[in-house]
Amino acid sequence: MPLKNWPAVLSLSVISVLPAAAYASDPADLPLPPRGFDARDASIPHGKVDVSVSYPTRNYGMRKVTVYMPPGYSTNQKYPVVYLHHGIGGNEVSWIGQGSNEGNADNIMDYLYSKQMAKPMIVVMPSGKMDGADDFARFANFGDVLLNDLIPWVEKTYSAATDADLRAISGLSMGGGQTFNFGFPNTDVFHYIGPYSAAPNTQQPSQTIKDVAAVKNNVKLIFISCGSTDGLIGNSRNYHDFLDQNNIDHIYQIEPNEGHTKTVWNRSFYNFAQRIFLDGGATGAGGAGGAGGAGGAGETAGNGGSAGDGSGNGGSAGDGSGSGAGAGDGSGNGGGVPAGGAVTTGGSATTGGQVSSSASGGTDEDTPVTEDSGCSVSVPGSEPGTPPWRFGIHLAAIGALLFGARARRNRG
Ligand code: FER
Repeated sequence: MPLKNWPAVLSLSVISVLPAAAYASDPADLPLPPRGFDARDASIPHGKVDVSVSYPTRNYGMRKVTVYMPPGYSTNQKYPVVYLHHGIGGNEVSWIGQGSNEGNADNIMDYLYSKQMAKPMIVVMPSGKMDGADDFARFANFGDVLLNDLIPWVEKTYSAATDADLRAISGLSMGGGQTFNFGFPNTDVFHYIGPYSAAPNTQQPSQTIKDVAAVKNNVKLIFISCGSTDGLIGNSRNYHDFLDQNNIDHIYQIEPNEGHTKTVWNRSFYNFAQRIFLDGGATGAGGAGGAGGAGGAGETAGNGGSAGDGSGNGGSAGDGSGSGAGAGDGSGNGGGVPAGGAVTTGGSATTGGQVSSSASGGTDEDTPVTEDSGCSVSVPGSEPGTPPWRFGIHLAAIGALLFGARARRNRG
């Protein structure tokens, strides 16, 4: 996240600042998503999915792509677009839980909208493997197709924004490699870059990042994730180190005790999707509301701050007035992400580190609830509505002040 977004953070409070500084170069340690975040839920609105539609390419004939449109999709509005790539055995349906079944982007977007946690966006899931001598070539050859065939087709076929501020690239494994390889050399095209569990097709950072200043100036979010036990983690760590060495802000999220798994990919997309396109822009969508402040420490939870107003103003800080010696539950409530309204930069939000023994950490399906689901981070710039479990307590924020270097010990 470039420094240009920091004034908004600095304007909040000193508590807002330190966790942001702490995460810049350390594993982010994001909390687990709530149970069911990636499952089909009949009780919430669903986006519309165009499954396996064909588009023309100049060199490879007709190719397949799956396109998710958010609930309420309307041609009266231009939507940001995330291009989301599959792994080595995948195709255009892998991210909607079919075929090689590598992720559930459709369910995750439905979930995020049901909680007002993401900007309305189009998710484009292409078959990202063209013709070529081997898999490296097949996945590499998609770069030219993406830039010169698919993006133009998407932007004339769907109600898609055409501004790089409103374009993201992401993907898993071989698609994570593509995300690095196509994203960094094209920061005039993609302003959000989210590779998960990147595979050996990943080029060296010195190859893809020739212009450090361009990355700093253009890219609004770099989100790198990997399972801690994934044998491919070196590809991700390599970029993490390079970005650190060049003072390029990014989120480095390591999923504990996970290998090269769908669990990592679903969590990663959940985390990435709620952090992109928050600056508004030409979409006509409202700015993200600021998150409420953290609740206070103590046996009585402090009061959470107010929700952001949806026009770029963050919520107020919580009052932190819990009483008693025990740790409170940190129950500040996040602001909403209203549809419509003025387009401005969203308010800032910060979540303190989580130290409460009664933390209401959510979980996904295959992971038991743990009491210590990790500390949360501050994301400079605007923040979508945020569930209570993402808020630490004031005690924790003070802890972050005192022990900001904690995560550094876990580095690597
Ligand atoms: C390899 C290990 C993993 C490799 C590719 C992968 C081509 C890709 C995995 C995936 O996309 O899931 O050595 O070499």
